Amino acid sequence: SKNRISDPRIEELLTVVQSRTSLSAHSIKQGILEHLIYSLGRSPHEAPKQAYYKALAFAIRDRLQHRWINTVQNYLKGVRLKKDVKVVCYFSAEFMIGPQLENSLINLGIEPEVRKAVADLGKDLDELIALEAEPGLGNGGLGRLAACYLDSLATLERPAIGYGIRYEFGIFDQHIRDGWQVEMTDKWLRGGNPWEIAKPEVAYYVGFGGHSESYRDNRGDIRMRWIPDRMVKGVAFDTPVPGYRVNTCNTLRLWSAEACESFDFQAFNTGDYYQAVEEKVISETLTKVLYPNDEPEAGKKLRLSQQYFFVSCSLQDMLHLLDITGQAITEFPDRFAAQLNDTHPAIAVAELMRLLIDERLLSWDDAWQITCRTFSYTNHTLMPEALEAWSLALFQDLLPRHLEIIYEINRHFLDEVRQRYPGDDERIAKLSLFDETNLRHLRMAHLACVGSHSINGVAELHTELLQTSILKEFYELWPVRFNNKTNGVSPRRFMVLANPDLTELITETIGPQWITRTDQLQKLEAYAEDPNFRQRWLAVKHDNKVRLAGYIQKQIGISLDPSWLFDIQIKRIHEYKRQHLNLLYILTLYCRLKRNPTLKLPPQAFIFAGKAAPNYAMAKSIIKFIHAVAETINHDPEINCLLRVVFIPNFNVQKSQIIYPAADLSEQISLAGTEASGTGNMKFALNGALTIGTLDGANIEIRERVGAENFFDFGHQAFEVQRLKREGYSPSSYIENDQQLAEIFHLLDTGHFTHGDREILLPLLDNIRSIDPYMVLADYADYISCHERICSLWQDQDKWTSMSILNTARSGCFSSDRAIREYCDQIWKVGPVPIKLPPENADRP
Ligand code: B1H
Repeated sequence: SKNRISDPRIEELLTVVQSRTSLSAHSIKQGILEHLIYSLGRSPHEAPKQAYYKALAFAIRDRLQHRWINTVQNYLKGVRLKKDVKVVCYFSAEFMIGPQLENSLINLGIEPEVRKAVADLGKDLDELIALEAEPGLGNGGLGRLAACYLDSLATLERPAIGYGIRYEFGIFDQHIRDGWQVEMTDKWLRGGNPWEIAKPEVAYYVGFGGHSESYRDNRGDIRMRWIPDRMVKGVAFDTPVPGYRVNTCNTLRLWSAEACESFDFQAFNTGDYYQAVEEKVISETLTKVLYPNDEPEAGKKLRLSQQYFFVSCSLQDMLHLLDITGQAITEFPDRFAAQLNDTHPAIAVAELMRLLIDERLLSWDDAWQITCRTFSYTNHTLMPEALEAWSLALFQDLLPRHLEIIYEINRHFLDEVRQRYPGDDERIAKLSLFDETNLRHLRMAHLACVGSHSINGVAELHTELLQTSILKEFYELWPVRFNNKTNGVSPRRFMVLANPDLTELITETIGPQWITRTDQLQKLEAYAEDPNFRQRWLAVKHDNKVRLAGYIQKQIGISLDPSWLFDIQIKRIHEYKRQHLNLLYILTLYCRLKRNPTLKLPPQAFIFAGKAAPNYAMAKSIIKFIHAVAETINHDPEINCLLRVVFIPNFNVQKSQIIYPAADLSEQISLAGTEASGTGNMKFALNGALTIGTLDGANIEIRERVGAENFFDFGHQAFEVQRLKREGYSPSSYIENDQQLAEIFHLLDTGHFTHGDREILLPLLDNIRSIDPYMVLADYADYISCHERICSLWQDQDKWTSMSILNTARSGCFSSDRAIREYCDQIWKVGPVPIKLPPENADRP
């Protein structure tokens, strides 16, 4: 750095650079204008708003760039000097990062300066922010969790790379036609993406298909190698991940598939130009589209190809980073900790083995040691149908060499098991990487367990159930590998960004440290009974409800009174999440009001949002069911003065930021034992909503933290659900024994909510009556009486507000910072690496 400062040529450059690093309003305004002209070729007089958004995004990205470059340089330097720098590599098929502009402003702390700069140009910052197309590169909680974890890693100054797929089409856009979900492609890259930087030279080749063969190496030993019959090139697209008020700026590296020139060339040589073009098209379909299921779809070859593609690129990239820093291959697990976000990247275990054995020529034992020390695995679901398993025929066809390696892993593994449990064939069959019953399948969760030194669930109950059900035999074999890491959410995005008024009130009351030290929210407890504070808290909630009501009025045309109780369920639509249980409560109120129009009832607005997997008929019927009930209730003057029902189409991160802060009541009503954790539950609680919830996933821990008296739990517990199932659950008996339920089902059967159509909801209704796989009817009565308690509490607004304050005050541990600290300390062993900037670039407002 001495050199740099004394070099006049670099000095001169630095002043140029400074015009792009300064955080003053004047410099940012200059930056916007320069980008309008030089990057976008627009006259500032005529440029459309979209161009202003983009120019602003570029100007902000400029102000991240030196932090980003410095961060990466710093890590490389640390690794080179063997300063024990270790990098977290978060492998995930999904990263639901949401809009980037406002998040960058908040983390840099320059929103006021930028607002001024934009206003000086005659534009409104909020309007420009709203123009950003959201990268919807995920389905739901799992993908959003990955994004929150990147945010916390950067904020905690931990070296980290998120590795994933740059889907050209993210999660589909949901439209509603006649109450039904219609899917439209999400062309999020249409207007270009100012946040990513393509790095065409950071590219790796990934093989598919073909066969493996043996050969003699130059020492005369027999080795194996893979001769793929297709190759695809993976190109890196990097997005900056700035931490909150620190200089650390980590990288989200997403791989995009391209045809590989050398292979086109073969086809050219044989004169088959069209074949070559076709190859190109096939290659590029690899990263075209995100699979829109919240659980895997059986046997889709393209899906396995996507998984292998991004994992192979990422591992090759890590090996490359090791090489360029002059490290020995044996250092790999000391330089990188790779987390498998569910089993989607579990093929990484076999791929790292292949790279180490076939390409780096390591011995099996050395390679296996490196592999197990590198990986750790997070499980996100207990649902048996959501456990990934690939048919051997398909797998063999796509990854023949990997299958050989996996057979070998299994042979070593089962030898170890046989030594521990001689003659216990049943146990061996249960542990094997291969499911030998009927069609033979490879169990990806088993591969992930065997190849990892840590296996974790995402909430206490979930981890416990993992250990006693789907991974029981693994737990018995390796109890010390198992641990719990309860999920967390980013307080920057879901409080500071989503709820600025609450942020201001909290900061004014207890200071700003809570934003990175959420345990300090506890200081709010002292104000829970303070009438003045309570008043202000209530006023913030009211304003947030006004904002949401305004949005709903504008987008859907339904008016809501912000003084009503806002009761909200937003999440993927799934039978296990039981949106239809919520509907049964609404229908119960409807029947009661019809019977007795003068019934005393607090006015309530029920708000739903969420997408259904396009091939999940029951979930799509639930959306139709919500709309049918909404239409009937909202148009009935006898009812709509007390009840209204709204479905907000196309739920995404952007919308969630308007919705969470406006909730009075959070619906977390999955059947106990089915929701691994939930993270929306945490976002609601942090924003001061009270929860009505089952004792499922992280609900249990939220209830423990906020206090049972500030949480509304109901329903059967997980062990009771198991017992009910064992003893034979009969849904129809609940209808026979409950007049109210019988009345509701009768109304539904006569088409009362569907313009007389008796068919449209029949499959859903029959499924509940005959099977009710998620025991909606078993929990119905308790759910209703729980809501009754909530209604009477709502009358006491002071009490409600105190409880709301306590929910926020005591939910600090659901910050993703807490979760990431635990992962770093207990699994990854990755410490902070603070990033210092050269003084001339260290501008901060
Ligand atoms: C969760 C998934 C998931 N669990 C397969 N499993 C997917 C599985 O495209 N696929 O194939 C996509 C997603 N997602 C969720 O993870 C859990 O249901 C939530 O309870 C949990 O909070 C979240 C984060 O841990």
